[in-house]
Amino acid sequence: MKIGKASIYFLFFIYCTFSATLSLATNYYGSVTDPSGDAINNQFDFISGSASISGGNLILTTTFAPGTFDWGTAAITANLDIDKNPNTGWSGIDSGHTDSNIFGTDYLVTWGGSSIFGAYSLWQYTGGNWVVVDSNFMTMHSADSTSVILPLSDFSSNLGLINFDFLSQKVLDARFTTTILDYMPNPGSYGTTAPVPEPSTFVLLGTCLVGLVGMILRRRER
Ligand SMILES: [Ca+2]
Ligand SMILES: [Ca+2]
Repeated sequence: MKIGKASIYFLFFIYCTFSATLSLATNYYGSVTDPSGDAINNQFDFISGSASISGGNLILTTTFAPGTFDWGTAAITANLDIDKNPNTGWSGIDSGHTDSNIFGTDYLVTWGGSSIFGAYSLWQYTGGNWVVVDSNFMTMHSADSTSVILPLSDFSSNLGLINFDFLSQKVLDARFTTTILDYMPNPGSYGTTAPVPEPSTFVLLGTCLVGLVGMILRRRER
């Protein structure tokens, strides 16, 4: 049986596409922004943030308008809707169920520098209750930003495409914080992650396509 040139090119093209798809990375990234100057009392005023799923970790980062962040009294919360389903998890993004029509909080992370508040915790909303999943993870902070690094093994399912947002509060004493000082993004919206292809995917696809063009040109010259 003789296979035509068109069939060979087609098969090679399918092989290229299939290989590139297989090697697509499992990294995901999303970012959010928020206006400066919109936080209550000009405290803990978010301006940007991100969620990155990479290297076996979920890394959440928030940046504040200069001079509005204080690590020692910060109580930062990140809400995670890991199945992008408002009908699962806690309904909404705060105790008043704000955004319950678009966001179901499956996990939330609280962190900050106050030892009296004991703010480091990853919580899962399961069976109608909040349960602490992890309280021994890494945090980082600078003058105007803070990050938290959570191992993906903390989560009940693989993280990929997720929705997220951030809330800021100030610790008042061992039991109380202020009301929410700033939301990022503002209610009615949220951040979402998207796949980030690894450079190797592009290299593979490029090599394949160059090979395909080379095959076609060589055949034409004959
Ligand atoms: Ca803000
Ligand atoms: Ca959900």
